[in-house]
Amino acid sequence: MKKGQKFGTQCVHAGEVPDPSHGAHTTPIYQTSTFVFENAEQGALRFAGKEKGYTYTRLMPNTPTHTAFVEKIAALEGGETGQTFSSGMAAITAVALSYLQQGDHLLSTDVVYGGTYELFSSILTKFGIHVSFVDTSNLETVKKNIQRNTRIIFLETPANPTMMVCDIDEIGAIARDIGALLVVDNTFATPCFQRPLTLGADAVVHSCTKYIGGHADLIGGIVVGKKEFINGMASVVNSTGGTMGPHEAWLCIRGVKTLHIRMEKHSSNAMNVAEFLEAHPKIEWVRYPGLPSHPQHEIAKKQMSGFGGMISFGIKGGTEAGRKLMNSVELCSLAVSLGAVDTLIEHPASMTHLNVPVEVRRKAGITDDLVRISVGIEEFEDIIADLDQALMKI
Ligand code: LCS
Repeated sequence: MKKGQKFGTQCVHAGEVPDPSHGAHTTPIYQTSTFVFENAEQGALRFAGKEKGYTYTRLMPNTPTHTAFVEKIAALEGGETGQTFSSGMAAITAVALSYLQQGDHLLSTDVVYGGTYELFSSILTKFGIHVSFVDTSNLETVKKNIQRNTRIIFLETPANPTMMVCDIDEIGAIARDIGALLVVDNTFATPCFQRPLTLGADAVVHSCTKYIGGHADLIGGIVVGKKEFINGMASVVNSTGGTMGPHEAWLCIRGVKTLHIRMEKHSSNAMNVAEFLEAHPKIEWVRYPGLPSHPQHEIAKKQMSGFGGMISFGIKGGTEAGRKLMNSVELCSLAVSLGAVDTLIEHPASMTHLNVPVEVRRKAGITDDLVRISVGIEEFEDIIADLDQALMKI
């Protein structure tokens, strides 16, 4: 990868070289579970980490297909290397198991994906890890909730599903002050619009299921950061086995080649949809980081170069009206997940965030009337027309 190349060029080229065995232009899918050694000595050296190379697909560095994908995302995020996983949740789990132990404290954004909430609140706590969910959009609140054993600060920004934004740079400084690691879930913004490693984060996690893959056809995850951070996960990665499959790694490579084009379209469409919703008489409120009405619009402008494709909103008439809207859309798909080329609409309180206790949800702003839309890359006039006809039915 040549230094100084622009983001879109890196999306297409980073991490990839023509296949050294036959010159294949695209990275081949190494659909193999194991690798043949030239001799027993070489096998021993590879297992001892004294010779670079592949051994077995569950073990880091997995396969050349994984390596190409990892190098691509590492280049885009400004990291040194990375590790892929079978899902975003497997990625977050591996970070937690690698860097937390009994007695440690994890400070997390209070608005996180429901699966992340469950992992932190119900699973890590079983192993004697202390967890606080705090409003990380408020720096004073972050500082107040630091404990002497805080080992990781975990941010999701923009947060799923309230679109709350927090200041990565400022929280990075707090983390450094206390010797804690800052881990940022960058799934919503993608490196196209936000690069947490350049703002002081130690690691970035993604659900590749979303914008990285981009086409709603795979489940995957990745962690990127410094070599030291990623190598520090080897024991957990190798022994828990949540590795991404080679085919998914290839689909991700293919997805990322158009990330810059897709993200621009997601973002400009979302701005149009957000403005339409904000002006609509049947809409009570809209949260989109690109709108001046967003409570952290200034932070978003400072740390993001675009605002992405996710919007949350509430309809006058609350939950019932929202349900009617979701049952009336025709172009938009009523489905969870996000970051697909097509527009998806869902109800977090009864779907993606159902497992978050209702009082926690309400306190964090995941209200019962909240409808979440992942704006696709169709033409925005058609998305708006669909929402308009559905709103007319309420
Ligand atoms: N991080 C964020 C911000 C997410 O939105 C999700 C999944 C994950 C991590 C976990 O990734 P996965 O294991 O699914 O690859 N979010 C989902 C959502 O909002 N609807 O369905 C899944």
